[in-house]
Amino acid sequence: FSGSDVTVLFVLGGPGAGKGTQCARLVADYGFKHLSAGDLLREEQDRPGSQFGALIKDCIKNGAIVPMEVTVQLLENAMVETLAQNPASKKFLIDGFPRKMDQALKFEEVVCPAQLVLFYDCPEAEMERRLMERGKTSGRADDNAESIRKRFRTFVETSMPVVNHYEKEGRVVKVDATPTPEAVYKNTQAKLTKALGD
Ligand code: UP5
Ligand code: MG
Repeated sequence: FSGSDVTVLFVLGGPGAGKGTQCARLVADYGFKHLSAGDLLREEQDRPGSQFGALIKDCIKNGAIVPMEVTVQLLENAMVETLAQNPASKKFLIDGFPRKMDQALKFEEVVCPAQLVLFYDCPEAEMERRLMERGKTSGRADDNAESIRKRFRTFVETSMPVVNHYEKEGRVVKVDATPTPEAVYKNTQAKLTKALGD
């Protein structure tokens, strides 16, 4: 597909900020197609015969970032597949990506530039509370105290520079992710409408 045919919004924020929760609502109301980089990596990890399974598993457990070639390829494949199934679905929410500068530059070079970046801002203590709570039932290998600490560290050291890069370019729409999901969503709608002008 051609990058000029599609619209991409990156959805960023720390671990547990509520990216997935907000994306689900945006999908329901605006017909976005939601692609979570983390979900795609977990699927690839579990795919029989995947040559990246062990690598992905190790990275996720340690809150480390999987080499960008793997993630960019999974995202591109998912976009191609989505468009093949439904050529009209041209608006993508890319959730939890890019989380390292090299990924950001690569994706925008080989796929397409993001129209804007939705950034969910949440204090660590609140994100930790959410993830520990979810960990009771999620079965996610990284919803435990040690992995969460590592994920936070990667977020601050490696992923915030990506947000700051887009902030300097004036492409970031920042939303306070601390209130209830409903309140966060109302704020998201208001700010998106303003930024996208529709
Ligand atoms: N919740 C949500 N909103 C709430 C609110 N407003 N108030 C109270 N509770 C709220 O929400 C998390 C939990 O909080 C849920 O229980 C929810 O009900 C509640 P969720 O919407 O799932 O938050 P999200 O930001 O999506 O959290 P997630 O855990 O998915 O974030 P991560 O960024 O850590 O996870 P992701 O799946 O994106 O990545 C996992 C790993 O994959 C990374 O650590 C990394 O190792 C790897 N990865 C890469 O290597 N490269 C990539 O490009 C992407 C991922
Ligand atoms: Mg998520």
